[in-house]
Amino acid sequence: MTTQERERETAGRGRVEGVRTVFSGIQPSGDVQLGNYIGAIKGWVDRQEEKENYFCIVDLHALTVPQDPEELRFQTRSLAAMLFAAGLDPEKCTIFVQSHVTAHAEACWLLNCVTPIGWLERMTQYKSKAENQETISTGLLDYPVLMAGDILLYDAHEVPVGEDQRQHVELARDIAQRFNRIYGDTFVVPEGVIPEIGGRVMGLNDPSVKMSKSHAHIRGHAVRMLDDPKEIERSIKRAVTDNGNEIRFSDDPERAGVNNLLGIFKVLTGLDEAAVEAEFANARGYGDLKSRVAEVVIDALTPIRQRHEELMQDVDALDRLLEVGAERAEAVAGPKLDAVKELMGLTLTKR
Ligand code: AQP
Repeated sequence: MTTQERERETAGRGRVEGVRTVFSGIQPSGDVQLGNYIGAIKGWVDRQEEKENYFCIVDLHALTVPQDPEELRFQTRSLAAMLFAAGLDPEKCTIFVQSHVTAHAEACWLLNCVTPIGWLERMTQYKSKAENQETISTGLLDYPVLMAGDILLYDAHEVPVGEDQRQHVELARDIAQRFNRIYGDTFVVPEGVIPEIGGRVMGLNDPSVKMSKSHAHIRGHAVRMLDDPKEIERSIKRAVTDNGNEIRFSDDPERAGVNNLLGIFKVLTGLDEAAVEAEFANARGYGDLKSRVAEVVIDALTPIRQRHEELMQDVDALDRLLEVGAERAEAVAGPKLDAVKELMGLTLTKR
């Protein structure tokens, strides 16, 4: 094998032999809510050891729906502080802002040109987000291709996300396979890693819809990561349940509210289902359940909120961490993009 072939092989297969590469992203599109934490961030923190980790603040994705520029700037920093406050270690993880590494936008264009439009029109998130927009941007339709570029540039093996992003990771797999078929083996085909419980935390005011940043301003919908204990308690005490009194896991849609609260309790305590149900064997109705859930949520979020407040006091330090993250990301994404461009015929001389 020549040096160039070996380089290309390395560019296509992760950087440290035997170490799995993890990539995931989160949009600075509003107040981070408990579902983002339970479905994604907590898992990133818990499994950051022994993997090569890339966590990206996907500001280009946030632009797919209207954003106020000042608010977007603020939310981007605040989200960075949130990721560090939640426990991501900058020594173990590359944390960066998507628009700071231009390879992402370029990869999106290149992958657009191998992605049939019908694949995008089928995406359920596109359909549901498009419903709420007066004008639908091309970016909203293209969102999953940008996401595929994010993942494929790092040859990620694993993409830990909540259930709502499953379809997009599947699409990234389809795009990788199609590209590999056309141009030869180039991209690692990534796998979505979705938590069994907590992959879809539901709205407290309506347990038939997922908890969402963009609905977090609606009273009682979400627990926001920066809510103070009183606010958390209020939201959970107000959570919609049902007319029964049985505190058990269930997939009955009528009991989705109780199931949601039990799922939150399970993930945050680390207990198994039987142990969770045993905890509530002598409870006096849903009031007790709500009090205990509020307690564990407050215990989990208070140190994160306090650390976030400290980090936001030194934005220069925060910006420096993001600069280092972008440099490290660029060092991986840049050469990968170059290899892709060469394969597609965009470089005039071949290496
Ligand atoms: N309710 C949820 N339960 C479990 N996981 C969730 N995630 C989002 N909501 C829940 C996961 O959080 C990660 C980051 O999400 P995102 O910022 O990429 O955007 P999203 O999936 O569209 O999340 P939101 O909060 O609903 O944001 P908006 O309202 O801006 O669209 C992802 O891994 C996601 O699965």
